[in-house]
Amino acid sequence: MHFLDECQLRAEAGDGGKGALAFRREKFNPFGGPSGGDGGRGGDVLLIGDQGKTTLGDLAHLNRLQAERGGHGEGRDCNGRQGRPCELRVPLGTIVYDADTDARLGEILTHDEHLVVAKGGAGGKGNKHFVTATDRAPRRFGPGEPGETRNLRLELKVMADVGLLGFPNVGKSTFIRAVSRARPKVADYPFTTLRPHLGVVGVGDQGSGLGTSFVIADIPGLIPGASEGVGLGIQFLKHVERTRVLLHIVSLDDEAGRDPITDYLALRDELAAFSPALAQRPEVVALSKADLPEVRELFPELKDRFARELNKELHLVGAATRQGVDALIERLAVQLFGKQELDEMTSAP
Ligand SMILES: Nc1nc2c(ncn2[C@@H]2O[C@H](COP(=O)(O)OP(=O)(O)OP(=O)(O)O)[C@@H](O)[C@H]2O)c(=O)[nH]1
Ligand SMILES: [Mg+2]
Repeated sequence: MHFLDECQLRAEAGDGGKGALAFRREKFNPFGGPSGGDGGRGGDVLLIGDQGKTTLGDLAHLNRLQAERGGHGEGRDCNGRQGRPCELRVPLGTIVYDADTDARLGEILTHDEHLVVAKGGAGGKGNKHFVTATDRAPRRFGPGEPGETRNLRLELKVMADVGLLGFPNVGKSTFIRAVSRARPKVADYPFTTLRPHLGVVGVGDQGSGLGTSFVIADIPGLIPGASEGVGLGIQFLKHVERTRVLLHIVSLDDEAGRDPITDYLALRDELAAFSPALAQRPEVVALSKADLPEVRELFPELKDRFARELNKELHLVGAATRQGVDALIERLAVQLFGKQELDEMTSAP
């Protein structure tokens, strides 16, 4: 896996507040029982996923994340306030490590996802909790626990490993919805997708911890002339510029007279006009909407033509019914990681 950027931060959660040592002193009850409130919990340090962020670069200057300590308990049974948490918003795909032990603390993959990286200390108990049969007026109280502190190393995975490409309406968003938790809108009109969406695709058995994953980017559809600004233009291609593999989706069920090979070549031209380097990227091509009978019927001939005319393997995929979805993911994963590495990553030693 390649990493784009990395930064180090120190996380200091808040200490718990002290419990209070206090007694009730009322006009008619000058030697009342203990009334010390508890200390408040210290604030946590947490990272929150933000789909609007794309780099760790703007976090580098922070170097310390400090949450508030809990308030001390007070007399009259008043508990201390909870310390305010310290929250840092990070781009999706941020992986968090303990910099001292190299332990992986977690990964932030979805918008608004929270990851606590340093826990606030518990507040100390007030003296009223220490009453016993023999000690009605305890002078003990809890001191409050220290908050966790940790040196963190954040790493951001390349923005996406696989970039989705295709004409409007070919089913790009439906595909990314079928293989990940990304939720771009799907509709029966061109240019439904207006901005890029990222999805994380699991490969292998995720439950057993043996699987791996890659990130796929859905972008708005492209049409001929996109490189001159037709349609939504091609500025979105910059989002797939850093990907390592392209998934080019073609479809059949569009207005009559459209030929997937012509479509395919037209987008290849736009791609080359945008970036010759991107046009060199390894590419997997798939025909979508396999659940439609006419698609299945025409697939063999089309596959043949792709092989003969373009020397390209054409895959068949039906996101709606999941037909061929796993095989296509596997194909992409092999392309990304290599067959042998993938086998090693997804099978028990
Ligand atoms: N029958 C069938 N319809 C599909 C399938 N995948 C997508 N569609 C339909 O095709 C239409 C377009 O799907 P989208 O996923 O929005 O296509 P898109 O490529 O993301 O389109 P843009 O965002 O406009 O570029 C919708 O009406 C989908 O329901 C499929 O596997 N089978
Ligand atoms: Mg779309």
